[in-house]
Amino acid sequence: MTPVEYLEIQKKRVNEYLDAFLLGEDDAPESIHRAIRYSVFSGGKRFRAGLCITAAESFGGDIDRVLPVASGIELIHTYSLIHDDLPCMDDDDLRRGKPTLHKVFGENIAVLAGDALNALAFTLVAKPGDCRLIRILADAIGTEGMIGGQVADVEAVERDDLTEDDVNFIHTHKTAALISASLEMGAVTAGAEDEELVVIRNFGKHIGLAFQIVDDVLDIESTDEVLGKDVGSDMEQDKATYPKVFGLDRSKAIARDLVEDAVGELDSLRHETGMLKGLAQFVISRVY
Ligand code: GRG
Repeated sequence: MTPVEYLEIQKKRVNEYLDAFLLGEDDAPESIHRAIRYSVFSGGKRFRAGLCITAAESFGGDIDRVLPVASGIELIHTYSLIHDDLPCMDDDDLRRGKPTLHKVFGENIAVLAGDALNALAFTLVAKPGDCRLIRILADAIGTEGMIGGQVADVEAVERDDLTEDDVNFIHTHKTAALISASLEMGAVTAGAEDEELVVIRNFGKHIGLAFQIVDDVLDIESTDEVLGKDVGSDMEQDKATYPKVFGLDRSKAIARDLVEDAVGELDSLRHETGMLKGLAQFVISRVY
């Protein structure tokens, strides 16, 4: 099975789980539940959920135990996209091929939908009853993780003295932290040992950084139709990206090297890691 086919299967599982978990569009207050469903079911690769499930499967875990966790991670990711698109952030009009949430439901409901998704995610991540999962996720999305990266990102706009360390900080915090946590949480649900978690975490940090570098490259080389979002917005806003600091070719080479290192790290594990390696390759081969 190819990584893309595998992701499609996990996506279906996660969507079914979330459909059953989330309140319906007619549940009060209707506006927030409509907004939540609009964003959660607007598409998306479910890459982070796929990584979480794959990590669990690699360590012999149970799908029923990991599925709420993987689904919760996608709620966090959706919340971050909603807030990232807001006028006070990137002010984007298009996400996953549809108008952004604030364009359809207004800014107030979009802020609240993001906040609600953040809370709902923890309800799901708590389901296996292992408090390590809560801590890993909270650390990954707080000021030492995703939010910290987003703050540095916002503050780096229009800076012309950006260094390699600056852009590395932004990308590892804004994007790689959640990707790494997704893998680690999947492995935790499957009872992986501490040394194995270190390997998985590092693998996640490397592919997570590569994922954001490729995202930067696609923002230059792809189209609105293929990506389903406003291509070129990084350049328009003069944001801190790898191509801005390293140029396009070097950025692509760095992403390839990161994935190669990540794949090599998995060789120290005594488990089946074929699909994890496949998903790592997907990071650099993806066109969307
Ligand atoms: C609390 C105001 C406030 C903000 C929250 C917005 C935010 C903090 C953090 C932003 C983090 C962010 C949006 C990072 C970008 C990560 C990224 C590459 C997103 C695209 O991910 P894909 O390609 O998207 O997996 P799909 O649509 O496939 O799910």
